[in-house]
Amino acid sequence: MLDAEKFYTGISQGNMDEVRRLTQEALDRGETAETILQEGLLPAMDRVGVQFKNNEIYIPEVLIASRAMTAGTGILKPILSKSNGPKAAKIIMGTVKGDLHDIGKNLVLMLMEGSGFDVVDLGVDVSTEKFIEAIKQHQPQVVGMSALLTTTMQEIKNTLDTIQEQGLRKQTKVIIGGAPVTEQYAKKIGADGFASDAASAVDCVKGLLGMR
Ligand code: B1M
Repeated sequence: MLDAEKFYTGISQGNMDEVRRLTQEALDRGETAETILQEGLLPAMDRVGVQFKNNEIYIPEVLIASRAMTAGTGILKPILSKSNGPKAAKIIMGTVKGDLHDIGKNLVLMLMEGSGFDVVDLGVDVSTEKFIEAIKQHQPQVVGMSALLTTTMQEIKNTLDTIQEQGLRKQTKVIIGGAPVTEQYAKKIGADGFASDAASAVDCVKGLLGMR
């Protein structure tokens, strides 16, 4: 059994060493990386998010909490992204312009990598120009865009429209996600796929590429 409260305490206090220790200890006890993520790390970050929303804590606290969260996911990364099979297809992904949130995007990429995809991480605050340049350079089968702010969601549409205008949609499917993004929005702007979490993102990409 995972002690979710301990994960919460470690993350909310920004205690990277403690979160690393709890994560490693859970793995050593035989918990799976997925369980540690779903029952330990993610609920803790959700609680931090609620406090942030309620103005009980502020950006510096959220920042140290996200660093502690990343310390935990860093231990899980080699497991979540381990794949023995041949690389399935190339996917490039970034957080859109003006948006610095990357924890969710990084989780999506870890699971994509673990499912055998060849992944290219474009990072955060990725402009339309950078997405276009990367599509031309890497020739991916899938482009992923993440946005965590209602104010940056529009950047998904701007980039999608430019990909379309430049005739790059024929070779590339586009999947979008992030907390404020919905399936309805994806349909409205003409994205090929939407996913609400990292595991669904992998399923969605497999579906788009006819792999399941
Ligand atoms: Co920010 N922030 N933040 N923040 N932050 C939110 C998003 C917010 C909801 C908090 C709140 O008010 N409750 C709010 C947005 C409100 C809105 O627009 N509706 C908010 C705000 C307002 C801001 C600032 C504007 C605050 C300010 O400056 N006044 C500022 C903006 C900075 C910027 O980006 N320009 C800001 C800053 C920050 C920090 C830097 C302090 C930090 C980010 C650190 C980092 O990422 N390295 C931060 C954090 C940590 C959060 C919360 C607390 C947690 C986000 C997170 O990592 N969640 C967040 C509150 C919340 O979401 N509960 C909040 C965990 C992560 C695993 O989930 O990212 O949703 P998520 O990813 C999921 C799915 O969405 C999906 O799969 C992932 C895994 O399951 N998914 C995809 C994500 N991308 C996908 C792509 C796909 C498919 C699925 O395909 C391509």
